[in-house]
Amino acid sequence: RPRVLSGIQPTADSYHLGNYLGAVRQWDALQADYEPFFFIADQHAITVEQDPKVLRRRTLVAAAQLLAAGVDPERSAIFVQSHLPEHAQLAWVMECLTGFGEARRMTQFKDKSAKGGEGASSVGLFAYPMLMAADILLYRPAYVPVGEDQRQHLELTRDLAQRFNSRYKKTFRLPEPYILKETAKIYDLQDPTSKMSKSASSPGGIIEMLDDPKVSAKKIRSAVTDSGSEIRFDEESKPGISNLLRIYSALTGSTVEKLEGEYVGRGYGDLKKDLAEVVVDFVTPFRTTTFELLDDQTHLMSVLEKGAEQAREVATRTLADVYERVGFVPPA
Ligand code: AQP
Repeated sequence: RPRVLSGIQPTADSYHLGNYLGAVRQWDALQADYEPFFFIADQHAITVEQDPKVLRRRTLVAAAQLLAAGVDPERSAIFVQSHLPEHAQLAWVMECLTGFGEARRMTQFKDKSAKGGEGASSVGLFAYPMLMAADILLYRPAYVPVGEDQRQHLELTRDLAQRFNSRYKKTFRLPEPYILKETAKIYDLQDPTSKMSKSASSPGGIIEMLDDPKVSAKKIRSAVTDSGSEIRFDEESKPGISNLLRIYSALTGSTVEKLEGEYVGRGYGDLKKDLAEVVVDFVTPFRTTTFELLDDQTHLMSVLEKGAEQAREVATRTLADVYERVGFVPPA
């Protein structure tokens, strides 16, 4: 079975609906036909300052949410990035292959460093895409399921893989992005032309999966809508309604066309009220399962330990190949 690999950062108390629909949901779906490796990217998290206690807690909350979302430890290797030193070791090799200008062109770095001023950004934030390339290439996956915002990083990963293969010897498989058009980008409820984001969205713009469902329902009911009154998918002139239809369709399996048909002659308020119920029905069991899993940390830790073992089997082999090819003398 071809491999898939993806990661998610433990940088919030809860995943948001964009993380879930854009990425984690695909992880669940891919388990049947692929050999999956999924990890909690705690090393990526510290590219910006983190409180150690909070980071530790969020790492376990992230793992519990993966399980609650249907990622199954019997079928997938679920692990914590820092448990595998091979990620940082291969990242160094990737950094040495990357041009400075090439790294500077990464839009996520540009956006994030612009916020705090480039002087306030860490070298780690700059090197983030090379660590991400290492995360991926270690496992030689066929596909990497991510949201649209990660496409550029994945292109860099492919360039680096190709560069390594031609400079040394064919070692890496060129991974393909696995991005589902319908949910590639979930937008902010208050600013539906920007992506829903933990760092950029206002509290009213983001649905936190572990939030009180009543709060989430209220956020949906207060979502910004567009001028006019017709419920129609049109990203250009109706970004707010289009985003709500996109979420509605993703959570119910109903197509956008079918939803448009059901809401002919009805108002924005009806759509928001119904979607609020759909969201409540979806997040309620998700929260309960996540909190139950967090009550048994011994089980969670054993899942992560088993996942790290499975990951290590693959990662150590790739790193040994890389070290041999770049000319490092193996220890006696
Ligand atoms: N709005 C979104 N729509 C679809 N997919 C999304 N992802 C994130 N936001 C959306 C996808 O979620 C996965 C986890 O990514 P991450 O842990 O690296 O978080 P992120 O991309 O940094 O998430 P945020 O909320 O956007 O954080 P900030 O604000 O810090 O940048 C990835 O596959 C991502 O594509």
